[in-house]
Amino acid sequence: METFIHALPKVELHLHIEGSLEPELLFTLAERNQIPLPYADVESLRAAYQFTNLQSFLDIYYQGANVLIREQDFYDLTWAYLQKCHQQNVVHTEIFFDPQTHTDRGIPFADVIGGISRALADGESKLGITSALILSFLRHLSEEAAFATLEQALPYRDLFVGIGLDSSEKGNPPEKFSRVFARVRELGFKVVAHAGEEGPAEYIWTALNDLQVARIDHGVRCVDDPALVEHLRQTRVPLTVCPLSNTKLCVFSEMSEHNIGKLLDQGLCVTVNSDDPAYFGGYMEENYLAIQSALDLTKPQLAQLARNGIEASFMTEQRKQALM
Ligand code: ES4
Ligand code: ZN
Repeated sequence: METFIHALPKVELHLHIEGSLEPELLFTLAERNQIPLPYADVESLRAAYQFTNLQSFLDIYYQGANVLIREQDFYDLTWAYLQKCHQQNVVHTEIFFDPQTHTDRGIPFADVIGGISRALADGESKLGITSALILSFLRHLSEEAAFATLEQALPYRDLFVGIGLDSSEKGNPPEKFSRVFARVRELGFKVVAHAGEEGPAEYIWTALNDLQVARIDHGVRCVDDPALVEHLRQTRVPLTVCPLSNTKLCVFSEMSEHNIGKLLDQGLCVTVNSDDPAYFGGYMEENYLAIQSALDLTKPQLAQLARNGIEASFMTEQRKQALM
């Protein structure tokens, strides 16, 4: 199974680049930038990665991002992730970044997107990994702040293909951002949104209807609404599911309770992704392996999950065909 999973050409569609910051690089950057850390060493930092829900994770994730200061830091972060992709036969990746996490600390937008994009260009030329960048608005902040972030991003519009919505879900429904996403669509960007991770199935409906998303990030709570499951089956609007994330954040109590296998068998376009691999204990292969063993997935099921990732991506039809 390990060999089979390794050999599958994998596409990642749900990865927060800030969530790929491994404790070792975090310490290196803290030292380089003279940022004091409330942890003595890598081991005690890793030991703090015990989460009870989404917010308990986000608090530590935003704290970790404070060591990212220079353009080179964003390059190093992204390059380390791309090397993991290379080791795991991930051939294409669509990456989220959270500009507000950095610009609100006084880091220039240009340095954030510049460092990430420079690494992605090297990923393609040196490792043959294609990629796309998705800017994500923080939903716990205001609509006004999202509009301001969009304005700041427009001079760099050629460097990203889409805009998403992440951070604390409950109490921050997609429709809080209806107007800014109407503008985002007018500008020609792809739209995605986290919905139905911790929040209700209703948030998946409003992401679809009010934001007109091309994909739902997570979406696993769709099972609470049979009409929604049927809609997702018929339209094949993809769900970018993140199994290790869901168990680490207690969305499912254990992997054997995860619904990705059932949703796959019902004909939904579910995909496998790593979300925040440095915090949740694994990259793409670890996610595939975890669901395979817990849910006893077969090779045809695993191959279908990988094909769904290709189908759900923003690659050209020509490239999709070449990978299928
Ligand atoms: C996230 Cl797992 C998750 N959910 C929502 N927002 C996020 N940002 C980074 N990881
Ligand atoms: Zn996510």
